[in-house]
Amino acid sequence: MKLYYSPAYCSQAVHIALREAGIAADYVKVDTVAARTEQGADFRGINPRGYVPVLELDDGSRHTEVAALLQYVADLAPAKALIPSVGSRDRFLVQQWLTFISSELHKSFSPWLFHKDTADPTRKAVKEKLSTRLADVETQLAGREWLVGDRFTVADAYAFTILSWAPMLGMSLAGFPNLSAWMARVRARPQVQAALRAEGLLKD
Ligand SMILES: N[C@@H](CCC(=O)N[C@@H](CS)C(=O)NCC(=O)O)C(=O)O
Repeated sequence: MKLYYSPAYCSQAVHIALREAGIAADYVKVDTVAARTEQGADFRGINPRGYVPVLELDDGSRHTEVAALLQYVADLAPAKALIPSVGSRDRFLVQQWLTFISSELHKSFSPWLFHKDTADPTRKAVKEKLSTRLADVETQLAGREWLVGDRFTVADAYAFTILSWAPMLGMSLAGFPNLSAWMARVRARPQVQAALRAEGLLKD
């Protein structure tokens, strides 16, 4: 299996999931702006949509969309319980979270807050909308260690990856104590540390 990724991009969620699942993979770094892999291959030839993550299976097929990739990876390692079993209520909850993270968080942050030409009023409106979403996550995390059930799932991996962008974009999480404590809990996991280190995001 091969993951095409860019450091700190949404591909990090799949990177974390692969490591948490104990699945060995090759990691290919991509410069999405230049549309080149680190080895100089034309990334548009790999994903005509131009974005990461791309998960290449051993049969050579290539697949995209974080929420789908996370479910696929989690299902490959049932013993790790990164996603509850098919048909369970908790599975339904994880799917709700993945959809919420994808549509309400991921695609508000990216590309609008990363794009240097986004007009200030748009930037302000996006941040205000995101703040209401963060407040919602804060409420949902009250008294909980993880987003669903009593263990880490791929929903935590995805939300952690996306919400790590907030401070970079001038949105402090300090006013969200449950969220901040949960972020620290996810960050402290050995496989999350390994993924961050491999992406060059930890200095030690
Ligand atoms: N719909 C895709 C979006 C993936 C996406 O937004 N990737 C971003 C990084 S977080 C990217 O590679 N952007 C570069 C580009 O679109 O050119 C998914 O959910 O996986």
